[in-house]
Amino acid sequence: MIKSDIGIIGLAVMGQNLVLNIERNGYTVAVYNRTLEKLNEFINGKGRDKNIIGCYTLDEFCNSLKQPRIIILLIKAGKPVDDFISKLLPLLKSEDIIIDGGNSFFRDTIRRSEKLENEGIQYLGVGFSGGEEGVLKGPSIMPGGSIKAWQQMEKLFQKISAKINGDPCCFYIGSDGAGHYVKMVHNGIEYSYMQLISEVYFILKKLLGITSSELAKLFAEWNEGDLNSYLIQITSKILAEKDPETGKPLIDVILDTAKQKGTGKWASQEALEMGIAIPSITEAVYARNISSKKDERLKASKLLEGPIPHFSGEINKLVEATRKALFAAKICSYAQGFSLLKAASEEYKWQLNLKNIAHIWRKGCIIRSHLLEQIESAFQHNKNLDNLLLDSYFSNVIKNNQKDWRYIVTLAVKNGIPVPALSSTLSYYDSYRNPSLPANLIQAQRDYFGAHGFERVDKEIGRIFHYDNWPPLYD
Ligand code: NBP
Repeated sequence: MIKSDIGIIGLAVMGQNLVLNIERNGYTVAVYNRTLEKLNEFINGKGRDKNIIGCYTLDEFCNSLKQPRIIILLIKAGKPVDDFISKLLPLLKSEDIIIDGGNSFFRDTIRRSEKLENEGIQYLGVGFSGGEEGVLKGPSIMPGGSIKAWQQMEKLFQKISAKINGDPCCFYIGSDGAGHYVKMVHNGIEYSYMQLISEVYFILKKLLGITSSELAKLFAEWNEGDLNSYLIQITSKILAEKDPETGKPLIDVILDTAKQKGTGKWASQEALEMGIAIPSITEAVYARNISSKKDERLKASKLLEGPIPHFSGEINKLVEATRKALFAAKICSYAQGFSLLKAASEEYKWQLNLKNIAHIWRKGCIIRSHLLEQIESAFQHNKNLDNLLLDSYFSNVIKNNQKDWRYIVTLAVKNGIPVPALSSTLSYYDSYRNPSLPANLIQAQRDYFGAHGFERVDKEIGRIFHYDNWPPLYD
C-alpha cells in the first residue's frame, strides 16, 4: 500500500484547498473528516483521480502515513482541536508531528506545545492566510512551535506558499504560540483596514450620493496607486456586482450587521494586557459589535437627533482628500499591529523578525498590500524600529496627508457619519506625535483621591512625589 507523505484532518473550505495545493506540489495526501459524508463528497469530487487517499477511521488515517507522521488539523478552533489531539495521541509514535493550521488562540497553542513536547510529539501552530483562494493557490504561512518540526516542514511549506520574486511568504516565526500570535495580529490589522475602507465608502456614498458602480471604478483607480491592496481590489469587485434577484447593487441588499469569529477581539484583549494602544483594531471590533444591534439601532434612529448629511463643495477635492485620509489611517493601523508584535516579541521572548513578517504578508494573505514592501524595507533598515511612524518614508507620507485626513474626519463628524476607525486612528497619531499630553492632570487626580503620587517635570524620572495639601472637597 502507498503511504502518504502527509495527512490532513478537516475538509471544510480551508482543508480541501490546502489538500489540493499540497497534492499539486507533488505530495500524496491522506485525508479525514469528522463527518464522513464530506469526506466522500471530496474524494469523489474535487479530490478524485489525484494522489489523495480518503480514510474512514483515524486508525486507517494514521496507518496510511509515512513515519514520522505529519498531520495537519484544519478544523474549528477551540475544543475540537483538543478533542482531536486526544484521539490522535494513542495512535502516534514519538517524533510524529501534529500541526494546528486553524485560527487557534495563541495561549492554547502554548499550552498544547508544552503538553505534546512532554508526550514526545512535535507540535507546530501555524497561521494560514489567504482565504479559500489563497490557500489553494499559495497562502501566506506563519509557522510557530518546535524548531525541529519546522526544519522537517520547511521545504513543503515554502513550496506551497505564495512567492515574492521567487522568495516564499513563509518563514519560521518563533517558538510555541508565535505563529498563531502573528496570525492573530494579521487578522486584527485586517479588521481595521476593512473598517477604514467601509467608513470611506460610507462617507462618499452619504455625502456625494454616487452610485455603487461609480464607487467601484473609483476603488479600481485607487488600487492602481499607493492604496494598491487585496482589500481595495475586492471592494471594487464587490461594488460592481448586481443582485440577480432584484437587479439592485448587491451591496445594497446585504444586511449591515457584521459578524466575527474572535481574532480581532483577541488582538484587542492582548494589546490591553500588554499595555499597547491599538485603537484602530479595537474600534473595528466595536464597530462590528454596534452594527450587530440592528433592532436597537432602528429604535434609536427614530429617537436620537443628528445632522442630515450634505455636501456642497468640490467633488474631486473631497474624493482625493478621502483617498489621502484612508492611506494615512491605514499606515497608522499597520503601525499599531507591528508595535504590538514588537512588544509581544519581548514579552514572550520570541525574537520576532518584523522584516520577515512584513515579507510573509506581502503576498497570499488578506492584508497583502503595496505598503508592506515599504514596511519590509523600514525594518530592513532598522530592525529595532519602535514604531513605523518613526521611519522617514511613513512620517513623510503622513506629513503630506494629515491635513486631508483631519478635513475628512471633521466633515464626517459635522455630518453625523460614524467614522470610529478614521477618527480614533487620527487621535492615535496626534497622541503619539505630541510631546505633551494631559496625563499630568490624570496623575494629579490620582494623587488627590488615592495618594498614588506623581513624577515631576523638573526632577529625575522614577522619583515619586506626593502633594500633601490637596484642599478638601468639603470644609
Ligand atoms: P470551519 O472553521 O468552519 O471548521 C469546519 C471544520 O471543523 C470541519 O472539518 C468540521 O468537521 C470541523 N469541526 C470539528 Br472536528 N468539530 C467541530 C465543531 N464542534 N463545530 C464545527 N466544526 C467542527 O472551517 P474552515 O473555514 O475551513 O477553517 C478551518 C480552520 O482554518 C479554522 O480554524 C479557521 O478559523 C481557520 N481559517 C479559516 C479561514 C477562512 O477563510 N475560512 C482563513 C484562515 C484560517 P465537520 O465537517 O464534521 O463539521
